[in-house]
Amino acid sequence: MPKQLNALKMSKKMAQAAISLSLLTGTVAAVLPANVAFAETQPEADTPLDKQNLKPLSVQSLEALENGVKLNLGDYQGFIRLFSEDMAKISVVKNGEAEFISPGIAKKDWKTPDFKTTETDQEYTLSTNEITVKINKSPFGVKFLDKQGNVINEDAAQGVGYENGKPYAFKKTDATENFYGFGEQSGGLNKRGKSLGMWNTDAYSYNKNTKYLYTSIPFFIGLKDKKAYGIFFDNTYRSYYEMASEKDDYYYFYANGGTLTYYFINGPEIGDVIDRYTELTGKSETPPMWSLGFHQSKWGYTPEELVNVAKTYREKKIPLDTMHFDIDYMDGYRVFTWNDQYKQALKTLKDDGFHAITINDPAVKQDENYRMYQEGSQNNYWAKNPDGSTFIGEVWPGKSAFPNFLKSDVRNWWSNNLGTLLNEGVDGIWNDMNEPAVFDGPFHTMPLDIVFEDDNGEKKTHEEYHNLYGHHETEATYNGFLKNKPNTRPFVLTRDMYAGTQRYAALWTGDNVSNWEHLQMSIPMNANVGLSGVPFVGNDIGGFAKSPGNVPTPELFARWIEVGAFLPFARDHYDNSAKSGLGSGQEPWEFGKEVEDISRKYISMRYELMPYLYNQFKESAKNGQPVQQPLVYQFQDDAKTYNIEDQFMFGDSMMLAPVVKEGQTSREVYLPAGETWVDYWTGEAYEGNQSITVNAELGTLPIFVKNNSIIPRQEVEQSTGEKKLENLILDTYLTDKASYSFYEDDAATLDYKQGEYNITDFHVDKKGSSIEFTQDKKTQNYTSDIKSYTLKLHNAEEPKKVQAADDKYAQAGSAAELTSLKSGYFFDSAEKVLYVKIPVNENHKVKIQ
Ligand code: MIG
Repeated sequence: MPKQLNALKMSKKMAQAAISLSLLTGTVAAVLPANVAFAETQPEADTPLDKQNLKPLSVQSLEALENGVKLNLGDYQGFIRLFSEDMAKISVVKNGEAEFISPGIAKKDWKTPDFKTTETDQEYTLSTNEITVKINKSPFGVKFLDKQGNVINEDAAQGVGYENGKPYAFKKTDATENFYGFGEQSGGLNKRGKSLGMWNTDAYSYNKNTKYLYTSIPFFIGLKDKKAYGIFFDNTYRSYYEMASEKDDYYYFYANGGTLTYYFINGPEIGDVIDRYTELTGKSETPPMWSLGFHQSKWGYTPEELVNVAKTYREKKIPLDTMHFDIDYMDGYRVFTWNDQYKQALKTLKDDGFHAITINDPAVKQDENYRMYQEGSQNNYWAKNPDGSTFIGEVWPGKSAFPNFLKSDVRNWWSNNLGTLLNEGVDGIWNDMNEPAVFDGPFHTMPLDIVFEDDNGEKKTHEEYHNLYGHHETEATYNGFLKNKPNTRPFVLTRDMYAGTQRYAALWTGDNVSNWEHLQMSIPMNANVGLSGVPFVGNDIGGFAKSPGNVPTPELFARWIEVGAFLPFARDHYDNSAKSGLGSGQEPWEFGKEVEDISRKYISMRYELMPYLYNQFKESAKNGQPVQQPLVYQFQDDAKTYNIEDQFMFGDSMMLAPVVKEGQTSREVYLPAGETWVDYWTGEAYEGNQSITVNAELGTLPIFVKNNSIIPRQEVEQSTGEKKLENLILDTYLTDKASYSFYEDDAATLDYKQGEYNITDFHVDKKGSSIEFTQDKKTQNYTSDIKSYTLKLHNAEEPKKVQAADDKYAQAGSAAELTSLKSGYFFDSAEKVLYVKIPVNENHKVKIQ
């Protein structure tokens, strides 16, 4: 019977199976009739808490601990531990059961802060300099207060505990509280009123209402009365978040199993919360600079296409660093093998100066003649059925076994095998399908009772381990770099994360769709991923999958590249088979000259901003801050930012207000309060706390720069490292004073961990009618190529003279002439821009009068 007819009669479960099957043959679009909603793969139905069956706990006795208190709660015991002045860990476990620490936790040893305790009949109190934790004895409940005595967060009447094995916590809220974070979620920015779930899911062609996506980060931020706190529910089971979705005055979270373990982190700044959260779960690493360049990918490139597409980027002078090799490069989808033609393409690309990333899947083909399968079987490396036999599931290679990444031996094996890719010249690894996706498994994954044994012989079920599978595979992948290329910075891209996976990898948001909804959704989605400790995030630019009738139109692609050029991770990637027959590819030149020019303009701009972007990533590595930030991140005092999801901060100083709606040629832009904003294109300055309407024809991305900021830039190059950075441009927007702490290292190796880096602080200060530039070389352990700075002052006036001590700087006749001078200045009166060229070893302050 033809599949088309069948599909109309299919049950949901059957439809999922059909999708799985059609995915195998790469014919999804073909088998589904246009009038059937494009099916997604979602897990089985949610398991709500039985609210009639909640049993409040009460404290029967307690015992002081060196860093907190232990509570006797009858059948349960509670531990409340202070890990820092502003962070407490709350655990409620069965009597005799150990407190839980997931592999998401990076830092286990905390220095106990100074704290005081008090006790009354009703309450036990722990107080640090920053927070007070009040423990109500009967019923048991906790309340967190800041040092001014404001209640920041408090258990609700329903309390905390276990319902039929499901750990839960209810919290009070009110209508003024908003919620952010939760890792990778569809829908909008502010999660107040939403029901969210976490279960890593291969959500092919998801949409804004899809509940389960690929990655689970059970961390969120509450923002109330302009003060932020964070809660990290460290539970790897499928978990649920009802964020005032039922009533305005409470929210709750719970999981299908595991323990009630959460960390409370006080802000009050959102940035403080993320900093502490990423101290707990690990900071992202400083990426190699090439990975911040532009990436091109397609599922279905032939070896010739890989080489030719890269060449075309060069011919068309559109900057590009990296080509991605999707699953076809392998020999019959056997991981860690090569098809020779692709190996040749790799060599050609590397010789031409490109970087290359290969995809990798967890499933190992069940093939007795295949080394990986032999080794894995001999060493007992596979996930098991409950009866002890190897679990076999269908994925790309056909019937496959799945590595048990819970075991360190398996992870080491995987790390070692990465040599087969890395030693051929591959620069980065792209981990796909690590939910793990299983085409013929129930709900597109393994059955819940599949068994994973750990190093101590303890067994965990798939139900418990599922959300960690990708985390451990990604850890092994990261370590594969350290083993095979010891002094090269790893680059791993993954589809699946748990809390903490940011220590190892960047995230892309899976199989999005070429439609406007996805372009719109990408902004709040990335913002929430960023607030969840993962700065390195991106979406397939242009959309991966085709939904019926939707391939990117030239307009959609142009708008997408306007946003895409500023994504932390910037890759154009698409599914060839779903789009075949539609006439064209999805490279920037496939949409006509106008779109090609727009692509060149914005991708070039990304490369000009590379010093700024790289420094933002350095900040993330230090304090966890996102690179792509929702406005609320920097402007939590301005309530008008709380729901803005079509604007974002690209780093500290640049606000982008892209057009994400079809047919629009102008848009309203909100300028947050407390700053003055300069239109990047016109130089016009606007006070914050207002909305303005700006022109945004196709090809114009509205950008506003925060006044009093310095943005380090360079000349455009066709790939990172094409040219030495000899002249650093300091784009400066000034009314009184601006400063920037500029970090530089070799951008490729791990030598920076040995201290080989430079930090130079720049200050540009208005003093009366003159402006002074100073530099402070704070750390100098890296041999930089920088020979000069070009201070580029916007909205400037023509100076009478520019001078450093006795040295009068020469006035150049043009910007071009200035480049040939050792020092000097040029005033562009039409643009009102002053250029001052300053030698890198200028020891005196440079005075502009
Ligand atoms: O079942 O490797 O999300 O980026 O191109 C599909 C083929 C498998 C899904 C990934 C997508 C990738 C594709 N993969």
